[in-house]
Order: sequence, then structure tokens, then C-alpha cells
Amino acid sequence: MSEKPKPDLSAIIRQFQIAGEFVSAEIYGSGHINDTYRVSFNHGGKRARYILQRINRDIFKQPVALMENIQRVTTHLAAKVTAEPDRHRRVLTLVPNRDGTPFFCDATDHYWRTYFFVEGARSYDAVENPTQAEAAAKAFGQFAKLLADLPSPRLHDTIPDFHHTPKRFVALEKVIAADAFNRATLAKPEIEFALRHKAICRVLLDAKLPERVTHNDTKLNNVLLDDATGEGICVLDLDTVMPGLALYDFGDLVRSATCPVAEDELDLSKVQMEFPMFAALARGYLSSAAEFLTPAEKNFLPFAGKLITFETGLRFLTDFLAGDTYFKVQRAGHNLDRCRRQFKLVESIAEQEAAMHQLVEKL
Ligand code: ADP
Ligand code: GN1
Ligand code: MG
Repeated sequence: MSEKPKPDLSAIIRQFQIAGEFVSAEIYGSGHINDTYRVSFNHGGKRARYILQRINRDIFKQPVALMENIQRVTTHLAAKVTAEPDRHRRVLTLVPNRDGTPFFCDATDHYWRTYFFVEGARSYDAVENPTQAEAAAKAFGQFAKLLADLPSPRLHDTIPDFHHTPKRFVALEKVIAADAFNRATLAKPEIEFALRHKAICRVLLDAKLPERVTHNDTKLNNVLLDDATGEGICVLDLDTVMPGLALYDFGDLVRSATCPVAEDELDLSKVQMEFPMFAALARGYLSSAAEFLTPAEKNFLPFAGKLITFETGLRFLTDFLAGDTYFKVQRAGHNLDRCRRQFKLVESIAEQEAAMHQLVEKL
């Protein structure tokens, strides 16, 4: 599936139920997985914009099941915000294909979907201040709260064992052993770091925590913050919404929104877990999620930040050693740079874990 022909975007977007004239389409955003385009139409003199995405088929093996999840989740959420004046900005809205299905499969077996573009809001690749951290965490907590009563059946696992950290560790061990690209010597300190921390991989799985409907990819740029109010207005990137642990969501917020530098920052002296950011995340998340989290879940909030940061570092390292086939990369060694940045954050979280605990207990 990796062979991706250059798409005829105007022909593809025409497959969806959109009125007006096609104006333009450009690559959009900084996601690592799908191919995302912002598309503009002229609709009776008014501009209408859309997000068109080609789903990554190497990663999402069952796109129809994935889209079924997204349709169920967005329909459920939409029904909960009907009273809000700006309800159309608060939930992603799928534009159906001409035959009414929520996706289009092209001649090369690639799947496409279209959402209305949420105007007047943006996502941030790096956190700038605690206010943003709090707003993002509140939105993801609210997202989980609204999905707590999603009717059965269980959502499909779009990526099985996505946050099964011990399996992520085994995957790393395999690529180290194979070293198919002769890169292991370049990553010696990172491999040693990973091996030293093996013991933390099992902790959440052994804790027997409740399964919930979770987002599983709560990095900061997967939520739109309103330009005018700063509120976390719309949760994005629903490909991995599936059964999981609430702590995966909080953990990825800690990873992505406690340090105000890029995920691939090279100057590691800038990579620190900033305590006011963590405090803001905990406040924001608990303002929506406290009512459903168990005491055990609350107790693991600081640890979850360390674990998911470690796990993401493992995944970047694995992909580096395996030849960069999973995450999009922009330069040689990019995944190794990302890994180093994650592992530095793991160390910084570990140094402050006790204080993080004290803070959570007080909230
Ligand atoms: P990926 O799975 O590759 O990360 P995302 O679904 O997260 O792709 O989309 C990439 C970026 O596009 C987001 O970070 C966000 O900035 C932007 N985006 C996605 N959907 C919308 C939308 N409906 N309205 C406005 N911006 C969007
Ligand atoms: C990917 O799709 P995106 O860029 O929002 C990845 C996450 C990682 C993240 C690291 C489906 O997220 O799991 O944490 O990159 N998504 C998938 O930046 O693997
Ligand atoms: Mg994304």
C-alpha cells in the first residue's frame, strides 16, 4: 500500500456532496500519519472550506471499520451539543460521499474522507502557556465524558494494542536484533535508556484499570483552540478513538503539552517538564474527568505522563531503526531526534514525579 500516486484532489473532492465551485486544495497541518489537505470552494460568492484526508492504509488496515467508529462517535457527540450556539464547530462533521457513505475509495484502494473545516480556531504544535494546556486538557476530558455512554457494540480496535507498552518494547527489541539499516550504533545511548526503563512498561496493564472509550492520540495539535476565547473547541484526529485507558489520554497530554518546544527539538537543554503546565493540565482534565475517574486512575496521572512519553520515544526509536516507515519524516535522523527529545522529557518527569503526585492529591 505504500505506493501513493499523486492525487487529483479536485476530482476526489468532487466525489463528496459539496455544492459550488472548487477553488483550491493545499497540503495542510503537521500530522505524522494521514495526508491532509485544506480545500476551498466558492459557494454563491461565499468561501466554504473543508478538510480532505487520505487515510494511511499502511497503518489503518481496516478503513471501513475505522470510519464506522468515527461516524458513531461524531454522531453521538453531535447529539450532545445541539443546544450550543456554535454546535457545528464543537464536533467534527463528516461530509458524505455522493452515495451517502462517509468515505470515498479511489481506484488505487486508498480511502478518503472529508470534514467541514472548523473556522476561527487552530491547533498548536507546541504549547505556549498554561492557559492553552488547561483548555486542551479540559476538551479531552470532556470528550471522554461525553463518550462514556456511547451505546454498544464496543468500538473497533483500529490499531490493535496501540498503547500496549510491553508489546511496543518487544517490537523495539526485534528491530535492535535485526538492525536492518545498520543504525543501532547511532542510537546506542537511546537503546540503553530504553532497556534500563523496561520495568515501567507493564505498570498500567497490571493495575487492572477500567476500559473506557478513549481518544488515544491526545497530542496538543489534535485539538482546536478557539481564536477568540482560547477554549478547546473541537477534538480532532479520531482515527484511534477506541477502547483504552483514560491514562493514555492524560499521559499523551503530559508528553505534548508540558514543554514549550517542538517535538523534535534538538537543543535538549530546553526540554523540561514545566510544572505550571502540568498543573494546568491536571486542573483542566480533572475539571471534566474527575467525576468518572476512579481513585486508582487519579493516582496514576503523573506516572501516565512518564509512561506515554517513554512509549512514544520507544516508537520513534523503533521506527528509526526500522528505516522510517511509520511516522512521516522530514530529514535523516528525524525519528532519532524525536526519540531523544521524548527520553529527555521522561527524565524530567521522573525528577518531578513526587511533586506532581502531591499536586494531584490536592486537586
Ligand atoms: P493526522 O492523523 O495526520 O495527525 P489530523 O486529523 O490530526 O491528521 O489533521 C492534521 C491537522 O489538520 C490538525 O492538527 C489540524 O491542525 C488540522 N485539522 C484537521 N481537521 C480539521 C478541521 N475539521 N478543521 C480545521 N482544522 C483541521
Ligand atoms: C501520531 O497522527 P498524529 O500526528 O496526530 C501518532 C501518535 C503519536 C504522535 C507523535 C495513529 O499522531 O500515536 O503519539 O504521532 N498517531 C498514530 O507525534 O500512530
Ligand atoms: Mg493529528
